[in-house]
Amino acid sequence: QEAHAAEMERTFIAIKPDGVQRGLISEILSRFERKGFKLVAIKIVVPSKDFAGKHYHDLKERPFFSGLCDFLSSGPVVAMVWEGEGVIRYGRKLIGATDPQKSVPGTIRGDLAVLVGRNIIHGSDGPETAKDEIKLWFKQEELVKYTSNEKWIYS
Ligand code: FUP
Repeated sequence: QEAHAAEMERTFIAIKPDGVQRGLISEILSRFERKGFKLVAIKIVVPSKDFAGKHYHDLKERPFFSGLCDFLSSGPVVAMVWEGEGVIRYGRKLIGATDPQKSVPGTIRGDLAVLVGRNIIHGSDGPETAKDEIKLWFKQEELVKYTSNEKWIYS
């Protein structure tokens, strides 16, 4: 019955090349960390365009797909898995709307980005995509199991 005991929800979060180049890694990490979510995997990688296409396969038919894949593969990306109760939905809340012009202040995109094509961060939009994206970006053994301060976060 303890929320943290069994399978805790996980989401895939990535700081895109613009967020990395602008020096926003620690700012973004701290927002998830202070909330009480737990970092279970992290790495910095430059994805290939082909890999970016796999990540954004849902958007293959959109006119901006190729440019989007060029952009994601244009530099280092910080790929992460965050864990916590409701982390998929709430992570999206922390991130804000896709278009930073429509993201409310207080959200990552609202506070730190201006254009949809440079919106600095990605977060899985549901349980199925979270599972798929974690599997695409990480090997099982890269996900770390450890105890942190969850007894002060969950009742
Ligand atoms: P999100 O889940 O908020 O990242 O949004 P989407 O999956 O709809 O879009 C993925 C990425 O495509 C966005 F982060 C930026 C890019 N995009 C555009 O460049 N133009 C658009 O009109 C919509 C999305």
